[in-house]
Amino acid sequence: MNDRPTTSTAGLVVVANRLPVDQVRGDDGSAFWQRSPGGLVTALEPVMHSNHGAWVGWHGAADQSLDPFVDAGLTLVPVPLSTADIESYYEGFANATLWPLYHDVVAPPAFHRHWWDSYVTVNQRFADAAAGVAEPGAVVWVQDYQLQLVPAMLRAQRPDLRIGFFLHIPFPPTELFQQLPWRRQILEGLLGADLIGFQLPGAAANFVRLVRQRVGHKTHRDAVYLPDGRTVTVRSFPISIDASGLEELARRPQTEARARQIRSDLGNPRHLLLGVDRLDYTKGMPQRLRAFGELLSDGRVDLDEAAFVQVATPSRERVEQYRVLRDDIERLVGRINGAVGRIGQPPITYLHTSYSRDEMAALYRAADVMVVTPLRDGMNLVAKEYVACRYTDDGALVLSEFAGAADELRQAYLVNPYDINGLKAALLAALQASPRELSRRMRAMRRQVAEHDIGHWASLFLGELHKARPAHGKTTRPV
Ligand code: GDG
Repeated sequence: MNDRPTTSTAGLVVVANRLPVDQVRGDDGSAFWQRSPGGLVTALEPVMHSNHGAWVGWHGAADQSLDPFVDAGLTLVPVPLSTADIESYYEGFANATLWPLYHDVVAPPAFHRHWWDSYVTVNQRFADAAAGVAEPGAVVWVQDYQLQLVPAMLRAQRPDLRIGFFLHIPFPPTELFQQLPWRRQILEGLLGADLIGFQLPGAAANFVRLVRQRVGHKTHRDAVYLPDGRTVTVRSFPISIDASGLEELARRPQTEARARQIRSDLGNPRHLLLGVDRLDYTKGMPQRLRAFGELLSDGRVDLDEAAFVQVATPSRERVEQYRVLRDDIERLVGRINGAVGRIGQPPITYLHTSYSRDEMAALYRAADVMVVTPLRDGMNLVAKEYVACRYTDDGALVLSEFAGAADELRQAYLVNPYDINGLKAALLAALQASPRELSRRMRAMRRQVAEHDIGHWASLFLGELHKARPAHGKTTRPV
């Protein structure tokens, strides 16, 4: 991929913590940019191209400033982060304060004033970069919890812009959000947007209630009325995946051959169970492994018939809570394998690594039961990816009620991951279901995912953003 400097402005600007590219080194030592395969960039690519799109985000290397450049037709605007910024803005405030707080406090959030100061400074840097690249009247779409102050910072400089914000993770109940010492600043930061999107209606309602209680603005259903005459629309837009692209990959003969190979490497078990997650304490990995281990030790599942593959993709490895979690999981896997395994037959194959998209599709094709048990999750794309790959209308999805995806995938085997007996019962039901029952459930889920893919999500959001603020006009408060 080629890069060349650019100075042009853009009609659609996406602002996210990370750019959708990684810098990699070729065999000859030369550096080049490689597109990181994300649903968001795939979905936005057509509309970015037709609107002179630009993407503002960190390029992934600390202490390095880069000029904007064009990669495969997309203008990329790198935002520099120093080692200290990464420690306090990213690993600190974003991932050790906001992430646990927004996920129902499943781990204790840490509050440090210097992390907050860094969050403000870095958000301002992102806002400045976006303000610099957006053409007059442009649409700017800010992504996720790392950048919640950007909408207001951007509006202060560029009142001509239409600003949208989407939160990929849950938005907590008011009782938990109140713990945050900087709660009011966050709410006011978000209210700089014309449209604020959440994964679920409940999160949007939490936000509107907080704004009424904490900031004192008038609200009515999905609208917040600001004293300056602006109206902010707050709604849910459940995110999804590139379902047809993934299904196409799943259908390739190479993918099917690899799936057969995976099963054969595992000794062709009758039931292959699979978990795929970033190694994160919100994902409920210990709960599912414990449930599976107990089914084996109770004798309700036979070791000769079942194998569990858990892919745990390395994540946030410099954050203390993630190091502790990794040790805990590895100890648990070792204990279960030691207690119920046999020579050449460990019940759990644990893989702490990341895989290509091709390998992921093969794993989804190989698995009979996909086990997705987060304690809290904004959406969970893995659940939808599994469904998209099951074009043969088979396979079972065991899914936590606390994943956003449970709102749409009602035909999954829904579980409360805190209830280990309930989890065991759901795993057993999935393992013992008739092909007819599995096909009935899978067909309904596949229809849902095919009709509500990532393209649908992006066009709903952008369509609503155009309605929320007519070009160059102020929305007025209804009488
Ligand atoms: C956040 C929210 C929300 C994982 N390992 C590998 C790999 N992956 C891919 C999966 C999936 C994605 O990463 C993970 O998405 P999830 O939705 O499951 O979870 P988070 O990373 O926590 O995402 C979540 C999401 O944002 C979108 O709004 O759904 O609730 O927490 O696509 O396939 N991909 C490859 N190799 C791996 O090893 N190629």
